[in-house]
Amino acid sequence: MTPWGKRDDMVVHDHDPFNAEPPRTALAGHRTTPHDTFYSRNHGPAPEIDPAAYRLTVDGLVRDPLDLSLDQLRERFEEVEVTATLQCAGNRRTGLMEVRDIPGEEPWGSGATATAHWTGVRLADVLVHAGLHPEAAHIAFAAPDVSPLPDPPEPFGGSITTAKAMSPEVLLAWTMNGEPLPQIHGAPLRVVVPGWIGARSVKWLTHITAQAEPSANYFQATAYRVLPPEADPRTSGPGEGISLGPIALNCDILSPDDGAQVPPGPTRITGYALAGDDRTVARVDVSLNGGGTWTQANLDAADEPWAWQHWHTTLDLSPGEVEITARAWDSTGALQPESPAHLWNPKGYINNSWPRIHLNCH
Ligand SMILES: Nc1nc2c(c(=O)[nH]1)N[C@H]1C(S)=C(S)[C@@H](COP(=O)(O)O)O[C@H]1N2
Ligand SMILES: [Mo]
Repeated sequence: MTPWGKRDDMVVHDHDPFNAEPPRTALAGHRTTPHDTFYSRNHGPAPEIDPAAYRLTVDGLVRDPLDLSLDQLRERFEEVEVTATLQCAGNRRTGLMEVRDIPGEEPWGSGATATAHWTGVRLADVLVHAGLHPEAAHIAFAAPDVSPLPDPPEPFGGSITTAKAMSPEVLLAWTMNGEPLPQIHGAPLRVVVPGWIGARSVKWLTHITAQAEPSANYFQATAYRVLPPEADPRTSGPGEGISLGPIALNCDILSPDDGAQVPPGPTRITGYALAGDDRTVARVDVSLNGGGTWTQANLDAADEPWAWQHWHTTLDLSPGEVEITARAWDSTGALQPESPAHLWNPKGYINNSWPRIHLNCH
């Protein structure tokens, strides 16, 4: 049995820390992802926090530092709900590993992304209550889970810009799809930063600090950075490479499964697209000839601005080996890059190249 209440067909990359993703077809057709199917990404052991003893500290460049219980947080601030997709920066890393090996990183497939309804309070409301100083350009988050990855080991943390932190979609959340946040997803309180890489949605949040600089935490300063291809990630230090915040435009094919056998003829193809940050998905195209010609897919309604958009189309498949390729465009007219070879980076982040699946039609 898969631990943490996850489904039996979960692909478990590690048990401790727990890292697991569902098969791609499990994500197909669900606007929100059931808890048992939601991927989990952890850098250390999941802490068990007593909600009654829990405190959230808000300090740094603020007028009035805060020390809040969960009840105080709930009573003092308006409860809001946001439907948001989380996506790990390592999602689809296997596509980059096919280009060149990426030692020491999890081989995430297509399933390190998922969508939930989150309820909680706006981070902005808490920050206004604390009174930000004008020099507070970054909002840092800290959690108690100590990761053995940095040397010496360090608790998980990270930061977002104050501009993003003051946007109304950024939540301090205590429910996920209407249920209390499960322990593995950050109970009793996590940050949800819609449109930014999953790493900024810090779980088991205990500490918010307003500061002039980005967080010096390993997972902000050293990891989750796009290094130049020639860099050695084992020796790269703080500040090197491109720090990831807003997520890049991406899409994927969710059904049929890669490698599936299907009868020739009209076949329904489904997937999702996600534009990231404040961009929206404008169009998704699907090709049967590697991008020589394209058919426009049907996009579902875009009524949840921070959630993925599912798409579907029906293609007439000929007998034999078939390759299906997809690509998404966003509201700025930007298109996904074609090839993972151009995107390869030593830690294997942000593979947003055109997804491809192969079908055996007979
Ligand atoms: N405290 C803490 N928060 C964390 C992490 C972690 O290891 N520790 N992992 C981050 C990463 S990299 C991702 S992609 C998301 C995954 O959220 P999930 O496990 O709820 O799917 O949580 C983020 N928040
Ligand atoms: Mo992640």
